[in-house]
Amino acid sequence: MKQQNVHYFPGHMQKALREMQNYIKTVDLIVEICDARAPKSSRNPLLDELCGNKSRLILLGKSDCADDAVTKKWLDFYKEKGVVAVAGNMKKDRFVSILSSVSEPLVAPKRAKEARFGMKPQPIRAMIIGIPNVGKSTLINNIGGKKAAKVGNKAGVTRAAQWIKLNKDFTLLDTPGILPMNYPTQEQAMHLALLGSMREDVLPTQDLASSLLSHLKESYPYSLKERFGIEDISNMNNDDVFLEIANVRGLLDGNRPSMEKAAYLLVKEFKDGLLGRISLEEVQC
Ligand SMILES: Nc1nc2c(ncn2[C@@H]2O[C@H](COP(=O)(O)OP(=O)(O)OP(=O)(O)O)[C@@H](O)[C@H]2O)c(=O)[nH]1
Ligand SMILES: [Mg+2]
Repeated sequence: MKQQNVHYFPGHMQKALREMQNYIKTVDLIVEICDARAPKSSRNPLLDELCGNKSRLILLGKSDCADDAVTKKWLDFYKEKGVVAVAGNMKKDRFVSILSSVSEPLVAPKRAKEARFGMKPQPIRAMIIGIPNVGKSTLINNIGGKKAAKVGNKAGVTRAAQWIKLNKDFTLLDTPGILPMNYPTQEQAMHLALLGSMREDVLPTQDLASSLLSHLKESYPYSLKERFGIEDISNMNNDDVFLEIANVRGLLDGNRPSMEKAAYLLVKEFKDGLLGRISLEEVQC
């Protein structure tokens, strides 16, 4: 695979980052969402820095697409570091109660202050942050029980920060996804593209598909059985796998099987979580 430096930081992210700096002072809690399939690459050091000492909860979203055993190790890792973290499926799990109970210790100082002034508990003002496409708007809709925020499986759906008053417990600030300004490794850029957090044309699909395939061969050799009928890919070369996918799905270039279309389809099915529960990153000690 060709080594290349990826620099992708659209102007609206720069603006969003500046806005966030102001909002941070006014919120009680920050909910940082990352993707459970790649909890390291999908956390942005820029946001980490920005949050400083503010109470923070890390949410490993799309856990229904990740390998359960790996996600559990990530949760243990955070617990050991004293970081409050939870994993879940923002489309299905009941985040109203999950968020209320998990955030309780984090908002204890706010509650204590209200009690001191004889005030009723006020809704928690939480800012939802993360890189693009991790499910920030989906979480807000989940908690509100309605389609308050726009959602879509591509990077950059939310373009501006928006307060959404949901219920008596929470007022949430939806924010646009912000990518890191640069990537320490090519692998991180690949992972972000595979999660759909980067625009599709930033990295060549063929490179993405090859990188994904190498990972599948090593860690999930049977993952293409259900969707494409390919039993075990551990000893196959990439071209043969693409050829097989093209044949099974009838993907043609003229009258020849199209490796390019097969590569695109493989990446798309991964992004959509159709290949089963696959994690891209293990905890490294
Ligand atoms: N399987 C699965 N899909 C999810 C989950 N959460 C969100 N999605 C899907 O992921 C895609 C992105 O969700 P959004 O809520 O728009 O993500 P976002 O973080 O607001 O994205 P931007 O506004 O672009 O930064 C949508 O297709 C959602 O349906 C989850 O927990 N599991
Ligand atoms: Mg959004």
